[in-house]
Amino acid sequence: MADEDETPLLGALKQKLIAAKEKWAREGRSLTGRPDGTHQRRLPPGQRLVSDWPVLDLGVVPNLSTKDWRFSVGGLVERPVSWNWAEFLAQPQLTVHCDMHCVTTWSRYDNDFMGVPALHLLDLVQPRAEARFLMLRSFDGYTTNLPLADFADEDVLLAHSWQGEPLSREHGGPMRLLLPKLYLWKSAKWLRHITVTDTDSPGYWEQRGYHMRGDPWDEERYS
Ligand SMILES: Nc1nc2c(c(=O)[nH]1)N[C@H]1C(S)=C(S)[C@@H](COP(=O)(O)O)O[C@H]1N2
Ligand SMILES: [Mo]
Repeated sequence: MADEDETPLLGALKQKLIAAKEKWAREGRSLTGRPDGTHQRRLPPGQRLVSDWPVLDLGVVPNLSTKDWRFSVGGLVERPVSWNWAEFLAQPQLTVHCDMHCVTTWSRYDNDFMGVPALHLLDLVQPRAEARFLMLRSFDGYTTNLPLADFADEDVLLAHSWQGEPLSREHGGPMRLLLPKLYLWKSAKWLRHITVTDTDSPGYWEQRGYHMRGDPWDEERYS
């Protein structure tokens, strides 16, 4: 899980992937210049449909047993929460049927995710009046930032299942965020902690040229 466990080859491959993605951000790779803010078409601009579900990560796939798993929310909230697995599963559950869109240009239609609604979580923690943004932190060290307004929507889940089965490890099991209206890099896998803030700071890919918001319909790929 930690960086020092990496073989030199894995480390080199990872650096290569990061360098490639940084280059795409500099070059504006995959931008069509034809945003589709009114959602006329189902496929966002510059995307292509796939039927499999590709795996994208930093080369680190945490092996989390639900026994050791913890999730917490802090920062600008009235009531911070910290859940173990049983407490998480005891929350209200919702199924969301959605398409997902990755900035590397694949989109996958008709996914059924199940999990705890973000709106329920917000109801519990009660963000303070000055709260505007979230920073998500994952068990692999990944971070990503989000506007609170995008998180606070009916189709946003702390997801533990996909197509009726527990989320696989590769796809973020036991729990990941699902935020289908933004590019999938915002949907942190192996989610560990959410900090509610009043200022927007860039996460892992945002520090490397990716957009602070990431709306696929407006082609918000890069900053
Ligand atoms: N913790 C964590 N979450 C992550 C990532 C990651 O490396 N670590 N990669 C992001 C990126 S770039 C994408 S495109 C999606 C990919 O999700 P998938 O592998 O389930 O397709 O996860 C996002 N969430
Ligand atoms: Mo991605």
